[in-house]
Amino acid sequence: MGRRYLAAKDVALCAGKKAREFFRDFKNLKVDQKSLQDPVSEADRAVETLILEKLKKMFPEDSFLGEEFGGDPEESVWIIDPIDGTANFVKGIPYFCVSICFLQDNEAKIGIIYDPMADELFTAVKGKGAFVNDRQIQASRCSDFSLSLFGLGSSRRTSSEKYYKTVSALMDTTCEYRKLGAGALMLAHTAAGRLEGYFEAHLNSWDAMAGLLICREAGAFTNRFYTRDALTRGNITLACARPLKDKVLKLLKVVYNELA
Ligand code: LIP
Repeated sequence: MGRRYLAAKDVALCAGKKAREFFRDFKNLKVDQKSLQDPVSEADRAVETLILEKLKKMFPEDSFLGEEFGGDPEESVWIIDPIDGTANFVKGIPYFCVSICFLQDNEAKIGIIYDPMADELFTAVKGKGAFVNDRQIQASRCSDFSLSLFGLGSSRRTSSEKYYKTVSALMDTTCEYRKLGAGALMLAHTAAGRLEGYFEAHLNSWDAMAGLLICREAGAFTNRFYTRDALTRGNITLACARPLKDKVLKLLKVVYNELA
């Protein structure tokens, strides 16, 4: 696992550098709409190509699943989001990241999230803790909603009405929230204790799985995201400070009773 971990860190840094180069000229990016409010740019494709080329060369025995080029996930699979926060990226908003997860024996073993604008590399190996730029991080231990800041995400893949109910229910607890448009990066900030949690009714595996592993290794509670089905279809996503877990689950299950 050590060799894959070190390689994934280096690849994420290279990918982030390439993303940053494209970002500097975002106004001239070729951008397509995959679906409503779901853009993809030449930068996403170029960065995923770079990641795939490097990892396939080093680990030809592994399989791959990427947001832009898909894949055929097998027992050992790299799950790749080249630019999480594409909607920010194509507008020139500097809040996005590269997300790489390595899954083996149906468990996330390596999670890497790199924010190239802040030059912050969030990393975790299962059972070995979570780090940012090689400094260990801990999730928030806050138990007071009035002192809490929660990350939220939403998309046209899920019910807007349920999202509004979620915002209202969170605000009623006296918690404040942020919706910043990059679920993987908000999960990384949850792991670093900067947010008391992150919730989104649906994230794809490439958005969520690296960040959820980093959150778990930082001591946060995370929901049961992973199933083989979730690998290709995504799932509901929650990470939060453990002292808030029961209250957050109770609040969210009123709107999303499938959350576990
Ligand atoms: C995005 C996520 C965001 C979600 C968007 C999209 P992308 O990932 O980071 O949280 O709300 O629908 O999935 O498409 O920028 O990689």
